[in-house]
Amino acid sequence: MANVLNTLIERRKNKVLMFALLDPDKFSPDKAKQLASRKEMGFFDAFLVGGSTTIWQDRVDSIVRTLKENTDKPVIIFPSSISNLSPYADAVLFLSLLNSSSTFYVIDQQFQAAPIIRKMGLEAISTAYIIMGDGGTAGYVGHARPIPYDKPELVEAYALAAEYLGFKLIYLEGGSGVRTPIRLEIIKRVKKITHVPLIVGGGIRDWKYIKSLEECGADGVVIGNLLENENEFENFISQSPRERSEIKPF
Ligand code: 1GP
Repeated sequence: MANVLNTLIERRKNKVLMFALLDPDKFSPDKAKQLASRKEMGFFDAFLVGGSTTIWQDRVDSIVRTLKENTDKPVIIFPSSISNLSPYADAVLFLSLLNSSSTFYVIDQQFQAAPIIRKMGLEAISTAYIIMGDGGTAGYVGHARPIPYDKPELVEAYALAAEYLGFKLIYLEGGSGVRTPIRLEIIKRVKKITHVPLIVGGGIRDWKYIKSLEECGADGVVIGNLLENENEFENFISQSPRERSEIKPF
């Protein structure tokens, strides 16, 4: 597959990117196949595979392989540890959790994973991972010091540090399943201070918020929890704006 990051940046010119996040702990390969085969998944630009507590590499492999067999979209690993890598994916978000209090999540795992990623032939997308608000399981597992929503100046400083350190992507995380997603004001401020592409995740459940994120300049949104709940997902699909289905699929 062509360079995944460049392909996504090119697609961003037309619309905010949508990432479907599949947690191998919650998706069987069969369920992943069913989801990937749905025509409504045309809304999404790429799949992310990962979860904060996943440890079974063979499960990650089988989900990635299923997705590769059933879709043309890029499949990108969103790892919580080295055991989440898979040679069958196209790329990996090579994350550094900038506001972790443990070097394990900032650089220690990364130096161990780098040679493996090279051997697997995965494209490594250098990503500054910043956790805010509730932080959810990712915040707990990653020893994060989540940034309060009322301290946007701290996020700005982290975003700027990410730019100066040469990261290719910033991922602002509110935590999977949180009730209050990241405030729009924060997105606006981050986009004002840096041009590093910005993706946002945690508690995103409706089109209105996605549209507002897009208007604030977010480059991508990550949707996980919603895909796991059939009723909620059906409801989401039924409310999709018409122009979404007109976007050329891969
Ligand atoms: C979690 O940001 C992602 O890492 C997605 O969050 O599961 O709440 O969509 P949700």
